[in-house]
Amino acid sequence: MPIKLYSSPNTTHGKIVSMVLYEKGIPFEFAKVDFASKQQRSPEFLAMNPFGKIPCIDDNGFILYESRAIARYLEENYPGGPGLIPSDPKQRALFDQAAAVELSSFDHYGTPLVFEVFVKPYFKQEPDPAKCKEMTEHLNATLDVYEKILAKQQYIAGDSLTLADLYHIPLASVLSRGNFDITDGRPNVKRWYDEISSRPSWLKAEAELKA
Ligand SMILES: N[C@@H](CCC(=O)N[C@@H](CS)C(=O)NCC(=O)O)C(=O)O
Repeated sequence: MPIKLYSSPNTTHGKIVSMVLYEKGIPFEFAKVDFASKQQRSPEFLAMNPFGKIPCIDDNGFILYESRAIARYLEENYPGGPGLIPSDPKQRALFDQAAAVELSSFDHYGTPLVFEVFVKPYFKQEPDPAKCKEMTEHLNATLDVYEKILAKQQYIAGDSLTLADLYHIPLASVLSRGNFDITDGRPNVKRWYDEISSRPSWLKAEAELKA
C-alpha cells in the first residue's frame, strides 16, 4: 500500500512532506483534510494526531505527524534521492544545527507572519501591524545571518544539499507571495534559494497549491 499523506493543498508544513516524497520518488496517496469542515478536529483525525494538525502520514499502519519528523523518517527508511542527511557524525551535527535554526529562527517568525498576512484576512480579521513589523524584523535578522553563512558554503548545512535546505522552501515561497522576498538584497541567499527552489520535487509540490 502506498503511503497516505494527510495534508491540505495550501499548507507550508504539508508541502515539506510532499516535497520529500517527490524528492525520493516514493509513491503516495494524497488524503485531503478539509479545514473548512474542521476535519482536523474530527475524532478520526485526532486518533492519528491528537494535536489536530496536518501533515500526518500513514505508512501501512505506522502513523507519524510533525513535518520534519516525517521528512527524517522518509529519508532514513526509504532509498532513493540524493541523500538528504549526512552520515558523517560532524556533518550530521551541522545538519542538526541548521535544522534547529530553521525551526527556531526562520519558521518561528515566518509562520506567524503568514498567519497575519494570509490567514487572518481569509477569516475576515485584520492583520496586526505591530506583530507583522516584529516578525519581519526578526526574519530579516535571521536572513542577514544566512547571507553570511551562504557566502562561505553552498547550502545551509555545508556543501551538500540536506533536508534543512528543503525545509525552508514552502514558507519562503508563501512569504514571497506576501511581498516578503527572502532574497531581496541578499545575493548569496538568492543564489541558494534560486537553486533549491528550482528542484523538480518543489515544482511538483508547488503545483499542489493550485489544486
Ligand atoms: N509543527 C507542525 C505544524 C503543523 C501545522 O501548523 N499545520 C497547520 C497547517 S500548516 C494545521 O494543520 N493547521 C490547522 C489547525 O491548526 O487547525 C509541523 O511541522 O507539522
